[in-house]
Amino acid sequence: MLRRLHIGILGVLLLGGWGLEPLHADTGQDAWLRYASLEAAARAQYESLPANLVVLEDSPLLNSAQGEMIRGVKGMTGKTLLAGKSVQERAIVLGTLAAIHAAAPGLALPSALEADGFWLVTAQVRGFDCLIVTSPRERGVLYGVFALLSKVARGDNVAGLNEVRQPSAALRWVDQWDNLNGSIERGYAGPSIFFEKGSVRADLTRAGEYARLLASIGINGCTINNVNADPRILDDGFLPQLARVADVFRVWGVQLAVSVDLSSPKVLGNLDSFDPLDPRVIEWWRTKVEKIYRQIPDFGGFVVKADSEGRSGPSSYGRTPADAANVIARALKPHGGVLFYRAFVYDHHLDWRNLKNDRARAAYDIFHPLDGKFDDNVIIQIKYGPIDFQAREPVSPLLGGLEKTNEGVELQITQEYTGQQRHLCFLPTMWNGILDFDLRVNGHTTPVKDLVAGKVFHRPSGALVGVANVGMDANWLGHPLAMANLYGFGRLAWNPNLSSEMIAEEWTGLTFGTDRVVVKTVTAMLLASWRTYENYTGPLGAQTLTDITGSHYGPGIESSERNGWGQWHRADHEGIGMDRTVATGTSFAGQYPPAIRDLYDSIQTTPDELLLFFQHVPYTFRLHSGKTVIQYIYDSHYEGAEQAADFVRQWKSLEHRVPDELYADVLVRLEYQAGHAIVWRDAICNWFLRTSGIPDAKGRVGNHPDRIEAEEMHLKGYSVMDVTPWENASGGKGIECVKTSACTASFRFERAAGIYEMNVQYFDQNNGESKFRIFVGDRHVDEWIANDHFPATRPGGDSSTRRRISGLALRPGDEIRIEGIPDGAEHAPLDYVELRASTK
Ligand code: GCW
Repeated sequence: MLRRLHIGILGVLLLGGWGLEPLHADTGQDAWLRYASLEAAARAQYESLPANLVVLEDSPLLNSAQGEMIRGVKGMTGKTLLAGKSVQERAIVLGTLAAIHAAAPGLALPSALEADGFWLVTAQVRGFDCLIVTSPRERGVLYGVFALLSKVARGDNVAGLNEVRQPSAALRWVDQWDNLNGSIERGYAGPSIFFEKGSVRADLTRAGEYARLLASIGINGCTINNVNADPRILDDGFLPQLARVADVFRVWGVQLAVSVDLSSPKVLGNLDSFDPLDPRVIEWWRTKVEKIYRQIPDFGGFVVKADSEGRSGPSSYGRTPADAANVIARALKPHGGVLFYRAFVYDHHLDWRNLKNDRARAAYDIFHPLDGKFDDNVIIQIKYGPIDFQAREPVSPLLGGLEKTNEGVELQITQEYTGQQRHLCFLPTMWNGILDFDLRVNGHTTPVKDLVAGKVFHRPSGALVGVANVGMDANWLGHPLAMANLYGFGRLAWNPNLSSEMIAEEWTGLTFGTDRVVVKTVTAMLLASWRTYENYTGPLGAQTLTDITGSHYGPGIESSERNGWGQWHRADHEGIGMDRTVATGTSFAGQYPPAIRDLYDSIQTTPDELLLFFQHVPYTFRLHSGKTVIQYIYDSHYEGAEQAADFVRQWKSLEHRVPDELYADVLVRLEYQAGHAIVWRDAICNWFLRTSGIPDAKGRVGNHPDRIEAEEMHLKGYSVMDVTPWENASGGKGIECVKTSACTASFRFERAAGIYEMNVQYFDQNNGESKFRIFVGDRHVDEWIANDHFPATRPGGDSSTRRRISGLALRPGDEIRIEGIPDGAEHAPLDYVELRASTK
């Protein structure tokens, strides 16, 4: 309490130092659209903004644009714009090109502006100096308004503007993997904002707010249900519910789309078949689509996942993905709808004993031969890598394998394999690498960003799709800093030439304000975070060494092996990596255009960061850096854990510079991440040490002088348990309190007297809320309840977490005692205690 008060006073003093903006409670709901009041200096430069707002046409979209403009300017400058319909004096003028032309016939309009693009320009209208926001379409006007407000929020100069902005790809969509029961597959931020108990939510306020956020970054379509689609989404009775979602989307220019199950004609339509070429099936899709458009005239289209991970598909009838896609696409065509057909099609019952088998080959093997067979309103939606959203994969060769077919790239905003929004992992850094990657198709410069925009082969459509999975949590994605990924996706979908640095800076400025220290610190953290995550999880392109068959969260090194899922790294006692070369491996490398094939085919030229994706090498193999593979594994994991700890230090420097609650929320997460990075580090290092038999040249792996293993403590009631897999607990063991209502584990402190930091490593499952109490002698020093929500029902790498007790005064001979009170199926499980002399 005293400490709190002290911080409070200090906070007020500090506040005075850098501006008067109150550090109000911020739930994160407004994300990057806070429109927080500008500091006096910044505000001064917008004094000259016109006081009038003229919206030349009347429509729901332009009403949104108008409302947003007023809201933004009011929030940031305190002024309320006066709205009008015609220019009578200086004004901000919003309207389509046609309306602007009518109002200012003398103004030369940019000729090349298309669809969603917009023009921000200072020009005269009826003799008055105006700031014009215009576009061929109303939606573009709205985008222009958001762009203008973003400039003001970040303190950019808006005098004398003349800026044309054009999106790179026409289709910039997000997919939500929401189920009709309200849960979200791979969602980490609460239940669905769209569905509840089998229906569309009665209250769609959040869905509308989401659409506004999406519009602000130029996203123009949203698929609201899981690609593992429930056929009921197309039930006639469900369509009016979908129409309600479309209504809240429409005013923000976001088109509604849904994922559909290919067997719908049979399951829902009572046909005895869903063979795409059966005339009754064709007719079923036609009439269904017609019914949808009758209720939702601006419906966007469908997404299809078929013949994948147990989903039904055209293969049941010996038909191809093109047969299936075209039938549905033809139903959509007259209404202007599109069909996204996912290339994530593979056999998950592969024989792992056959070294020639390779899941990475699947998308190209299946879709490349069909190039040219898809209708023009079909887009093949291709995950960025050949496997599945791993922290590091090469670019999918299929992105360079379609010349006569529309394609889009699928990125994952939700951090399924990158820390599930408990870890900080800023993905635009990775996405830059993917979008910029030059596939050298036909020997030309063909970066992925141009291929997916349809520019290389002059396709009618191109797309960037991001799997978002926001939920009902006030701040949308759980981790407050995770919203940088949604923001970054939208910005890159619009302009893939933006650097992750620019995006990080923009987002931080919009979210936290213009305090240079905050922008600099958060930007640096964001930019380091993906590499950091990769460092303490999976090395050298071996993929994330996570629990592949389960949570996709904590370490699970062998979970990928000896099963049919095909995410093999093939590590054994001699070496590691998948041989995907043409000469001796699976030939996956041969799917790339020659220049890239040659790069990955040779062990000499494969970049270190992807070495183990393409080559099987002994642990003693030397990387280009000169390090052996095994030493790299050790070093990168230690570095990664150290970097994660550093995030905590960096964030702490922002206390009182960001709102208190947000500060505290992020701090807790970063501290957890730093602890979990150690769990990852140790699991991987210990596993490779045991498997390879090669020690760490720096002597760190397996040596933890500060640790006291729980199983070596003096136990009362507690019993020793084996943790599986063994590498997910220190020493492979922990202790649990099974038979009684309370247990203790104690040990004697025998080191020098001083102030120590004690970390208690325990397991927090989601099937109980155990209680822990810590005593030093008779002194009660801490207690807590293990009530976090990790994806785990038993002790292991997913549930392993730590409690830090700082400033602990200890003397030799002190007895340190941990009391565990089990609850439900969680038996107050403990792994170890670590004691470190405090540096202060
Ligand atoms: O990565 C896997 C996920 C599945 C997902 C699938 C897909 C929706 O683990 O949860 O299913 O990819 O992309 O279809």
